[in-house]
Amino acid sequence: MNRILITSAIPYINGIKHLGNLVGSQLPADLYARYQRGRGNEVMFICATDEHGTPAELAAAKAGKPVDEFCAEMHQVQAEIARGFRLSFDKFGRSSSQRNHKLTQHFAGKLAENGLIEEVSEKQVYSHADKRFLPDRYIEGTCPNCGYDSARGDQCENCTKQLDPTDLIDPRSAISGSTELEVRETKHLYLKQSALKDKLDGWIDTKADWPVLTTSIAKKWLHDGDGLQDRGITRDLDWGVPVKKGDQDWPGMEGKVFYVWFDAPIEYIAATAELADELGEDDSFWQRWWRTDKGAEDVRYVQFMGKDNVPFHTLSFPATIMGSGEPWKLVDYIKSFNYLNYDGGQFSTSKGRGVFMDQALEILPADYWRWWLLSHAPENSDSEFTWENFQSSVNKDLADVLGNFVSRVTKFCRSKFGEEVPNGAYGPAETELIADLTAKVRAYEGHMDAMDVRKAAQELRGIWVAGNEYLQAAAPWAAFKEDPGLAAGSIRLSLNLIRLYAVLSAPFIPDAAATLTQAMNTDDTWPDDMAAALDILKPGHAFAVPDNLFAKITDDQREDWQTRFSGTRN
Ligand code: B3M
Ligand code: ZN
Repeated sequence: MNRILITSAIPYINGIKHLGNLVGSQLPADLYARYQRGRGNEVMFICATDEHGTPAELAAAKAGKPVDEFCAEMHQVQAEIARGFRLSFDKFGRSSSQRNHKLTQHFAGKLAENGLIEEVSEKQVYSHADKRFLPDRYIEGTCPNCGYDSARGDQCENCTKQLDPTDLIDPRSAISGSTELEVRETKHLYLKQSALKDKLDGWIDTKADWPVLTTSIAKKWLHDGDGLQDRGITRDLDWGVPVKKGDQDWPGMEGKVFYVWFDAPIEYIAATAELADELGEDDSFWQRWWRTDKGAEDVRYVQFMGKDNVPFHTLSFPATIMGSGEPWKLVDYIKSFNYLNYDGGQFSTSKGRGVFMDQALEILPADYWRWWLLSHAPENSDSEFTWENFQSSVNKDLADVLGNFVSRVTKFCRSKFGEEVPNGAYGPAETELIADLTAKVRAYEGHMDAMDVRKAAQELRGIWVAGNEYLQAAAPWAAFKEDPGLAAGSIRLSLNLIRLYAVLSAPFIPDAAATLTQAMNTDDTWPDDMAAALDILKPGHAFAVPDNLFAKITDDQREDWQTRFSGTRN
C-alpha cells in the first residue's frame, strides 16, 4: 500500500468559483484521490478556503459584514458546493485557523533564524481617516493616462495602464473616500528568495518527469530578467496572520500581518492538523504526512493547480520549506492546468461571465459536469466550454454509451431471466473481450497514474464502447430464441461488465457509479485480474434494474442555458 498526499490549490474566500477554476485544481485532484483510494492506497486529500488578503476584506466590506463573519459564512457556502460536486476532501480547512496562524509564525521565525528575512523600509500611503496604510488597490483617483476618475492605485481599469498610487491625480481612500492621505515610511519583511535560488534551481532540475507547463514557469521566474526576486511577505492589513517570530513579538512589525500568499500554502499542512484536532488525534497524526523525520519519508506528495499558481508552488512555498531548515515534506509532483475558456471568451469572476459552481449544480447533477470537465481538461493548451460540445458529450458518452448499455442489459435480463444473474457459460467471444479489456484497463491505470486526465477519460470511454460492441455482436435478444444458454452467458458477462464500469468510472462519475454498485448489489474492489473481475457476480446473484442513469440534454435546454448564462450573473 502506498501513501499519497494530495492537495488542491485553495480557493479564495471572496466568491463562488467558476467551472474553469474547478477543472484547474479541485476536480482533477479529486479524480486522482478517488482513483488512488480505489487502488487500495492510503490517501490524504486536503483543500481549504484561502481567507486572508485584500480581496477578502473588500468582499466582506461589500457584503456589509465583519470580515471574520463573512469568511465563516462563505466557507460554509463553498464547503456545501464542494459536497455538491462530490469533492472527497479528507479535510476542507480554513487558512484563518489557529493552526495556520501558529504554523505560519513558526515558519517565519525559522526563516528569520536562518538569516533569510530582511527588514525593508518603504514608502506607503497612510490614510488618517481610516487610521491605516492603504494597499495599492485601496487607493483610487484619476488616471494620469486617460483621465478615468476611478482608477485604482495598482492599475487603471479603463485603459489598463499599470500605476503606482503616487501617479494618481486627486487620490482618495477607496474605503472612506477620504483625501487626507500621506506618504509615510513603513517597514516590511522580505523573504530572501534570491539566496535560495541555486538550491531551488537544482531541485527543479531533478523533476524531469514534471509537466513542461510546470517546469517552464518555474524556470522562467528563476532565470528571466534579473532572476528570482526577494518577496515582500508582510502587509498593512487588519485581517490576516499577525506577524510574529514563532510565538515572540516582532519589534517594529506591530499591527502587520503576513501576506496572503505566504500563509496560504502553509494551510495545506495546517488543514491536516485541523483534521487531527477534529478527530481528537495528536500531532503525530498529521506529522506522519508532513515531516520526513516523523514518517513522511515514504509519502508521495502531489499538488494540483492552475498555471497562475505555479510560481508560488515551485518557488515561494519550497523556499519557505527549504529555508526553514527543518525536515518538512516537499512536493514530489505538480500537476498544473491551462485555462478553460467559456463560449468564445473567458470565464470571468469579476465580470460574472460563464457558469459558476452553484449555478451548474442548479441545472444538472455533478456527474454531468465532472465528466465533461475532466474529459476536456485544459492540459496541453487552453480549452473551451461550449454548450453544443457539452450537450453532445453528455448525450453520446454518458447517455448513449454507458447509460444505454446498463439499461439494455438489466431490462433484457429482467424480462427473460428475472432479476438475478443467469446461468450461462463464457466462450471464445468472452475470452477475447477479457483480453481486450485487460489491455484497456492497464492503459487506463497508466494514464491515471500519470495524471493524464484526458487520456484516462478517453480510455474509459473506450472501455464502455468495448462492452457495447460486444453486446451488439453477441445480440442476446436474437440468440435467446434459438439458444437461451448462449444468451444467458452474454448477459451474465454484461452484468459483470456493469459492475466493472462502476468500479472504473467511480473517480469520474461517483454518483452514477454508486447507483450501479448498489443496483448490482456488490462491492467495488479494483479489477486486478480481468477474468476474475468479470466472474464476481455468480449465477443466481440478485440485482435490481437501476433508474435511468443519465437524461439527454435537449436542444431546448441547451438554448435556454446558453441564453441564461450569456450575460453577467447578478
Ligand atoms: N487562492 C488563488 C486561487 O484561488 C489562491 C490559491 C492558493 S493555493 C495555496 O486561484
Ligand atoms: Zn487610464
